[in-house]
This record gives sequence, structure tokens and C-alpha cells, in this order.
Amino acid sequence: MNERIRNKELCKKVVSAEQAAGLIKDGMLVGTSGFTPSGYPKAVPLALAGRVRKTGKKVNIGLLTGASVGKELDEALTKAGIVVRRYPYQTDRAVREGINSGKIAYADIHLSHFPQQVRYGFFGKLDLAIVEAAAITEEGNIIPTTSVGASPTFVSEAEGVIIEINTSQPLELEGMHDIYHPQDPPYRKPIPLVKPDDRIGTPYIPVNPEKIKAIVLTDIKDDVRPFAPIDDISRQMADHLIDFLKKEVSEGRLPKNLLPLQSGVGSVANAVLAGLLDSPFENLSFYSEVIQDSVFDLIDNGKIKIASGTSVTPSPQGLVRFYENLKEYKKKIILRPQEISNHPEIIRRLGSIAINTAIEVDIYGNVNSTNIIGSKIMNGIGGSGDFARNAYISIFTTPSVAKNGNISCIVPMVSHVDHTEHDVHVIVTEQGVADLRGLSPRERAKVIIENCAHPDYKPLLKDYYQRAVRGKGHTPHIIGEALSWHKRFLEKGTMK
Ligand code: 0RQ
Repeated sequence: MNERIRNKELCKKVVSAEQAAGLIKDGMLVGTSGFTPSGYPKAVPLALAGRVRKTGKKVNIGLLTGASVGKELDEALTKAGIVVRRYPYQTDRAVREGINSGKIAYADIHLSHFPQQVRYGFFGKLDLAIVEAAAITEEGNIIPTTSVGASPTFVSEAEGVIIEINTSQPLELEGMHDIYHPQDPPYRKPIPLVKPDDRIGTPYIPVNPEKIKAIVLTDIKDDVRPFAPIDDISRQMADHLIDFLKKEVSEGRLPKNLLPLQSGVGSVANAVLAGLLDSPFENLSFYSEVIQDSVFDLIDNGKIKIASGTSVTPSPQGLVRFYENLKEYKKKIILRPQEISNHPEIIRRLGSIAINTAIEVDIYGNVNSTNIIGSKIMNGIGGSGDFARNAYISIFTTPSVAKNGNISCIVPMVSHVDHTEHDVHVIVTEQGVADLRGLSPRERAKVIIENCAHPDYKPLLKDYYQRAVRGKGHTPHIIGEALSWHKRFLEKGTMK
């Protein structure tokens, strides 16, 4: 244990998860580590949920995290009725139901904006930070685990800090992190990061040891999830995307080793990265949020120079592989606070190629990534907006249809807008690629319908556009009809 808690005074603060959970009171605002099901606290939230279930005594909290987290936190607390506010991103079924039924107040926030908004008190006073750590240094600083997320801000802002030392997380993670705290305006300086492999901060999260209220020991593993196997649709999208990148290189708009890549999570992202394995591209770099198994493949094959992110999000087998080869991966992976991994200044400077996923795209290039049929939240905008707005090339992928072909993902007007036409350069579906750069809205509509829509919906979309364009306008629409387009999906009974 001396290796894990290197400060003797702090060893005295070790308590049970139940005792630490006792510090969480009704009405508190709590910020936790975690970004994807990686590096989030587990023992304390489980103990809190257990206590509430046993005693029936109400505890309602506002829960802030880096992004989505694992079931021991989001699901356990939500099912125990504890979470009443939730920011800035989630992917949990129970939380989603709570949000859509109005029981949980949720605001879906750009992940790069979020830490600054916490520091400025947009969400109120932060009572507690609960942070998973691999170790605590002699000075009392925190060595994070498989993610960094918003932990540096939570630790600096919270009145009290609870640390979960997780012994399932190898000590060798130490040195993988680079923690940089930007100052707030008017004292902010340029962030001195000019290459994805630059290190500009400390390998630990600084903390005032006096704020540490409790330390809990646990060995509960990250609840990482298996990836869906790469299906034909994802493979086709990946092939189109890689062809597009090759064309950009041949036309001199991208260097041979591309520019730093960002890709979202999920099976399309995985398929795209898998496609890069067989591509001619070498010496690649990633400046992204999430590092998945496919990045390990690219590292093992010598294709990647550096992968910078804010979390490592492998499959269960990927996690074993990551731990077994940690020494090697540590040379190629850097984990940073989400404020830095997703910072517009850096994304713009690096000239990122951003690849994100849409739920639906309209014929003019506006993208909905969050709300099903305009009203039911799926996950949230996450980091997609940070990258899309600031990337050199902003690409969105989506299958052309959803729900077994009952819904077209290309529509006249998106039912909710996350990424406006101004932030969307290229659309990729399994049908093809629509390169929207330099095109007027009328030109975009033709290319999107022709190249990306499913053949079953193409005639409907063409008919809509041809009638809309007769009414003239820069972005021709038949408003009433555009707004009622989604009714066909509701009427089919596809969506409840
Ligand atoms: O529904 O779950 O009921 O089966 O939406 O769709 O095709 O499984 O795709 O899991 O990759 O998620 C955009 C949500 C895609 C995700 C989104 C239904 C579909 C299915 C999920 P079921 P798929 P994915 C990095 C960057 C925003 C955040 C982001 C996301 C479900 O990628 O949250 O990019 N992105 N972050 O059936 C009705 C349509 C539909 C539809 C799909 N047109 N109408 N339902 N679905 N299209 C990550 C971070 O920031 C941490």
C-alpha cells in the first residue's frame, strides 16, 4: 500500500466505501472522474446506492462527470433515485429514461467548455469531487487511471475530495498523463501545445491534501464493453472515407501521413480505424478524445506515431492487452484533461480531421447527433461539436437508413440541430460520399441526395427538393412539409 499511498499522513484517511459515501448529503453537487466507462469511481457510488436503498432515506444530487461513465456510477445512482441533475454527457439507458421522462434535468454541453463553466460556477458550488486514482504521490497529488476527463477542475473546485485508489489499475499508468490547467480570462495564455506528442503539464493532478476527506481502496474493474463486430455497412462507410482521404492526399490537400485524426466512439469509428491498418497511410497521429482497441492495432503495426486523448476505452479483451503491453503503449499514448484534448485552439492549430457520427443529416448538411425525432435524447453532443466546428475537415458518418430501413437518415430538415451546415464538410453513408466544401445549399442538396440517400428514399427526397426549389430561396424549403416529414416514421409505428 506504500506504493499506492506514498504520503504517510494521508494513509490515516483510509476509510470504508460506506463511510466515504456518508459524506454525500442530500442536495449536494458532486463531480466525479470518468470519461466513457474508464477511470470512474465505483465503490463509493455503489455504497451510496446501497445505503439509500436500505434506509429509504432520500439523497438527491447533481452529478457532474467528464462524459459517460460505467454502470456502478450512472446506473446504480439513477436506479436508486439519487441523480436529479446530470451534466455534460451520458450513454446510460436508465439515465436516458430519467432524462426523457423529465425526472433528471440534463444539459448537454460541449465537453471542452464544461470545466471552465464549472470553474465559473454555472452549476453552483461544487461540494465534492470523487476521483479514481492509481496512486497518491508523496506530495498528496493524484495519479489518475484510464481517463482524465474533468477531474483536474473538479479537484481544484470542490470543497472536499474523496479518492478511490483502484488496485485493478496498474501503477505503471503513472507517466501516461499530462495535466495542464489553463488559466481563466483575462489571464489566459496560449496553450503551448503545437504537436500531438507535446507534453505541457504534470503527470499528476495537483490537489491540496487538506481537501482530501476520505480515501477508499477498491479493486472493481472498469466496466468496459465489447464492441459490436464490424458489419458490412460500417465497412462500406470506412472504405468510402479512406478513399476520400486518399483523394485528398493525391490532390495535395493533405500530407501523406494525413493530419491529426479525431474519431468518435462506436462501430463505424472502429471500422474506419481498422481500415487505416490496410491503408497506405503511415506515421499517423491522433489528437482525439477516446482511444479504442483499433488504436492499439495501429500502434502494434507501427502505423501510429502518437495517440493523444482523454481516455482509453477498450473492449474487455482490449483492456487486458492494454495492461499487458502498458510499457510500450505508454510511449505512444498521452491522456490529457478534456479541456485540452478537445480544445478549439489546439484543434484549429493542428488542422484536425474530425470524424463524428450523425443520427440524421438534412439535404443542406445540418446534422442531428443527439435527439431522436427531435425530442428524445440518445446520448449528447459530447466532443463532436468541439471538433466539428474547429477541424480542418469535419466529416460526419451515418448509415443511410435506421430501424431496419424504416427511417431515412437523410431528411429534408433535421428534427434537431447539433452541427449546423457551416460545421459539416463531408457526409459519408454506405451509399457514398458527399463533399460539401464550396457548394451552395442547392448544390449540396443534389449531392447529398444523389450520393448518400438510400435508393428507397431517394425518389421521395428528390420530389421534395424539386417542389421546394420551385418556391425559390437560398435554402429552398416547404416548411410545413419539412416539419412533418418525420411523421411518416411515427405513423409506421417505428418509433414509440
Ligand atoms: O437505436 O439503440 O435503439 O438500437 O440510434 O445508433 O446506429 O447504433 O449508432 O451507437 O454509433 O450511435 C450519433 C447516437 C450514434 C452516437 C450516435 C438509432 C439506432 C440506435 C444508435 P437502438 P447506432 P451509434 C465522441 C464524440 C454524439 C456524440 C459524439 C453519439 C441508436 O455516435 O452519441 O459524437 N454521437 N461524441 O437505431 C431514429 C434515426 C436514427 C435512429 C440512428 N435517424 N432515427 N433512430 N438511430 N439513427 C464520444 C464522446 O464524446 C465521449
